Amino acid sequence: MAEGIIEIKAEPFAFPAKPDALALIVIDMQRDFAEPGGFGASLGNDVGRITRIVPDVKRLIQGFRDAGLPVIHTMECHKPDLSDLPPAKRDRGNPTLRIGDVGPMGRVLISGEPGTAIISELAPIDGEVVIEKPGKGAFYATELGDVLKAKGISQLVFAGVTTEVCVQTTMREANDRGYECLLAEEATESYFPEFKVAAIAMIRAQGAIVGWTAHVDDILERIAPKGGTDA
Ligand code: TIU
Repeated sequence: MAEGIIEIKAEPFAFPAKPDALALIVIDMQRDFAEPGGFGASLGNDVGRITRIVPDVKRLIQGFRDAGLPVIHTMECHKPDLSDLPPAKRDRGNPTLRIGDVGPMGRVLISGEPGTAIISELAPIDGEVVIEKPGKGAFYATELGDVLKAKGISQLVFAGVTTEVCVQTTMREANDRGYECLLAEEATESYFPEFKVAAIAMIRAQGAIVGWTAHVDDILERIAPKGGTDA
């Protein structure tokens, strides 16, 4: 094993983590995707599936914080004047509430509205970067690439929702930009169980064509600070 590399048990083979270059990206764990009355529910989805992963996302975030590794959060949202919302996105489908409409948690997917916020259990802490993104991918029309470059990050662990939409889109964007990507299986979810299974399979197929996948416990075990507690 090359010096400085820690191998994380993963599929389709061990992920060669470089602790100096590793960050966690938590994608769109927002009330609008996880609570009744938000965007996810307006599309006809069972949002209860999303809240079930909160404990696993929380302990993954805590593990990165404890290891002193960066945690970056994203939020899918738009400017109040909708200038960054293409009509093709606003008009798509037949939701009960469209992006920008006023719902029970304020204007749907609009920056600063209550429903757009990250759910309180997973709230960013001081010093953590929060990227507001108008697209499904977190690199499109955001400062994410510059933030990662400034921090010297070249490897990304992914959590968040939904697996086959914003998570997979961002992993594909990251892969094309030269990042090594690892998806934390229990810390991501879809409204469609079969889509989560399929997304995981297609990400790691063909020798990790988009990235690796791993269990939260296996990631935490390898990034944990060594030898802290015995007196
Ligand atoms: N964050 C994210 O995945 N946005 C979506 O709209 N996902 C759906 O699955 N609808």
